[in-house]
Amino acid sequence: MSPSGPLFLGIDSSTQSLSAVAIDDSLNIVAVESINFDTELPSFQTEGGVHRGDDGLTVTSPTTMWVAALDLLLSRLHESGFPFDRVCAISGSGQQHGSVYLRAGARGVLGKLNSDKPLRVQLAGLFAVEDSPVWMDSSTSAQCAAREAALGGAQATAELTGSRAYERFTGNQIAKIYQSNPDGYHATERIQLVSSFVGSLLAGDPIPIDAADGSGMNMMSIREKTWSPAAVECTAPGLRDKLGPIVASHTVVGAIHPYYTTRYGLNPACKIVAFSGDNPCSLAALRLQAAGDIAISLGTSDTIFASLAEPAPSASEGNIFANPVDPDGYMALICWKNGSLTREEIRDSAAGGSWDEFSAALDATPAGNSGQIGFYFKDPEITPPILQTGTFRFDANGNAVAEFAPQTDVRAIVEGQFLSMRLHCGNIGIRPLSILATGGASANAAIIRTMSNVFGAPVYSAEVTDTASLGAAYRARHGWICKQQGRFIPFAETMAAAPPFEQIATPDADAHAVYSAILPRYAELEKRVIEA
Ligand code: ADP
Ligand code: XUL
Repeated sequence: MSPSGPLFLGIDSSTQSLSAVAIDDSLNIVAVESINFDTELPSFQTEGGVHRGDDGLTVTSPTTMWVAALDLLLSRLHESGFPFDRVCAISGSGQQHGSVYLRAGARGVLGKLNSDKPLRVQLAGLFAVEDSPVWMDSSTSAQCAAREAALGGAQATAELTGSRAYERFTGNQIAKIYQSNPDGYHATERIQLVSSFVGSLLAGDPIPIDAADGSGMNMMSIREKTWSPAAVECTAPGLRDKLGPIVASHTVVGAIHPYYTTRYGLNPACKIVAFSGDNPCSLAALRLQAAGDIAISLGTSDTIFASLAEPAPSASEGNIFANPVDPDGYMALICWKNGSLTREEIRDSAAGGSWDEFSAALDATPAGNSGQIGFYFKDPEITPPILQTGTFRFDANGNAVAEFAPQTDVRAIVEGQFLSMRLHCGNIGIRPLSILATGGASANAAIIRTMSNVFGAPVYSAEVTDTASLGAAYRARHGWICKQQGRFIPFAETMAAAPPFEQIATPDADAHAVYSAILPRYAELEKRVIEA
């Protein structure tokens, strides 16, 4: 680490751990640290960071565990000699949708933190609800149905808030708390997201929710980036006053509380930049700032992150969030459950269990697979929502067939997955101009070539780890630069020193034309599969 110069800290409160990444002004990572909840805070008795209810649907985390983890994380960095006095700004990331319920008087307690005692001791009693519902909770189907009924249906809810009502989304969780624990609800002065809560601990004052993470609540108008009165009022009475304001994600929302300057040596001038959700922070880490930039992660599941200018929210495809680095922009998050594990199944049945053989089969078959199309649902699919599992194969005339030749099967699964991505991205307004590939299967050149040809876009490789905390550190620096200059500076300008991502595929125009011609047939067959 260089001996001087500003540093920026990103803190990620995820489901299983609290982590930090520090960067210098040249965007180099200079420190990383992480606290695992299960193993390093065993008194909270979590498994994977959570407690699961007997109903199989309720999932919560003890709010105080996050408080204890913050002291532990900072003391760990402090003991390692990390130069906290050089940190100019801190921002953070949190698992999306989780909520924290601060009791009346919380503001006074947070403002008077005493650096002689741990946070956990001083903040006992701060929470009107002790266990925070988190994103894994799926116990609010009744509240989701009520929300969609109140707002005019699933599509109307998506158009207003960016997503149809989802069980994990915070508004539906708040409605459940109001209904099942009215005393706790009425004792609450302020409701925060996991992200804004951790930022509030550092500022010693409840900081606002940012627009990107606020989009995961089913209560924010996705276009106005303000609370939607209708979506707030149908949740619980008296809620508006408990939510506080919404700010753009790059906003400086406070300064570090003296607790941290005395205890850990932070600089009193250190700014707190609004905290945001983990997916928005990952978008920042992957530097997807311009509309048309997308990232495709080929991991256990396949996920697409995209920056977009004009969203077309959909009740059946993905989520639209406010963009965390562009106050006028949006981002989309779409997930396919049938990703790598489903590709592995065809690798095993059609390519002798070898990725090399799988790649050779792809290379030996023509783009468009001579008109043959397959749908492979090893697991119930999220995009499009299909509960029925199974494999559905069609010949060039659209007739269902029981089998394909092994090489045809290999090409059909890969093309089918990317055609599905292109189709469903298009449905919510995503038109990729460049693709950043990440995840295990992005190492496969034949798969990446097919991706490039289906989308007609160049593909770049991104090997970025700890994307949520790194993105938070980038955002801390972005917010700090905007504050210093007294105006909004485009995120891309602040990232100019970052090394470019390496290009790994160039689209072939002829192959791309074949896929453009196939897409309507693919959409038609998908409809048939859903209706079957
Ligand atoms: P996650 O982070 O979601 O757990 P990863 O991004 O690490 O997953 O991806 C793991 C997957 O990568 C494995 O399930 C495997 O199918 C896939 N994978 C690894 N190498 C290859 C390859 N050469 N070709 C295709 N897929 C691969
Ligand atoms: C996104 C979601 C998860 C959480 C936890 O909608 O529920 O990705 O953010 O990572």
